Amino acid sequence: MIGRVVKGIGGFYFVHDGEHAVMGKARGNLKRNKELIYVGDIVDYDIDANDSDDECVINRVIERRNFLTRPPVSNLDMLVVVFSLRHPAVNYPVIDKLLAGAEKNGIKPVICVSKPDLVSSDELAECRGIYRDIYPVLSVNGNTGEGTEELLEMIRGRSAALAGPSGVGKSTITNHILGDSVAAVATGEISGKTRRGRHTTRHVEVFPLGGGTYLYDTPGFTSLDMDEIEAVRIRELLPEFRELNHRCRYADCMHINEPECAVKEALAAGRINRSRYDSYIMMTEEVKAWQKQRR
Ligand SMILES: Nc1nc2c(ncn2[C@@H]2O[C@H](COP(=O)(O)OP(=O)(O)O)[C@@H](O)[C@H]2O)c(=O)[nH]1
Ligand SMILES: [Mg+2]
Ligand SMILES: [Zn+2]
Repeated sequence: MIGRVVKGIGGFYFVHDGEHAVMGKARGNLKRNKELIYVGDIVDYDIDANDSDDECVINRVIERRNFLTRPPVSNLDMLVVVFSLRHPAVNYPVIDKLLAGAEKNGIKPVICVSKPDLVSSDELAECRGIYRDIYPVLSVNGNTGEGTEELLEMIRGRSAALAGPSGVGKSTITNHILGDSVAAVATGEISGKTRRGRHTTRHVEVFPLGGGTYLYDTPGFTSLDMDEIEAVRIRELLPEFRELNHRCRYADCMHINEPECAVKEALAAGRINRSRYDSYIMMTEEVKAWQKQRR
């Protein structure tokens, strides 16, 4: 049978077949080869009627389009990058690094501005303006749930995770998306209000929302794996740079001090946002520093 690993706890995995989850273990050969099973993996498994503890045994991982290691998850299509402008204040380089990390891993980013009630409509518009032409931009109010429908529409039919700094409202938004009933169906448990009075995330879990939509609930993703990237490749991780990268005088232009640089011209003309450019410079400097350290 084919199913999706939706949870893993201490060597046990929960495999979801589209309707419910069964618990089981990896077959011995997978363990011997130290092959990892990630939450999110599509796996081939058998129902194990003989063993009273395990309901299934996982034979092999059949699909892993991508994977992240902190926290370990696989097969993400979409990363919803959540941040508030105030309480906590936005740190754009942190946000842009998350976006670039998603790009690097082939995951489609979406911007979700939280706590719109704490800022003026001008401030909100200014922020949306930075990303408007680059990524889909949504706003969700965790207090009222306003904007949840739009977010659900955005992730429909995809495997999506919320990412972003702590305190921005990810758990609150997750609560709106899941509701008690969905959470209960997803885990195969009778939930009730007692099980989880308030949503907290201690481990990674995938919630199947039906219709091919999977919401990954994770404790983390404050940054994505950016190791092993060459500084000169970072420019490819900013979509608005892509058409300009090859119009500079030098083919490997880093868009810093080089003459006849299409990106710096676009920056001066206001076609590249200053905040995005500053984040780009920070990312290249960070990567260069890592590489110097390693040598
Ligand atoms: N004013 C305001 N507060 C919110 C909103 N969404 C969430 N919060 C509050 O922000 C705090 C942190 O939220 P939480 O969901 O735990 O953030 P997380 O760390 O990203 O999961 C909580 O006290 C929430 O009640 C919102 O839209 N507006
Ligand atoms: Mg949280
Ligand atoms: Zn350039």
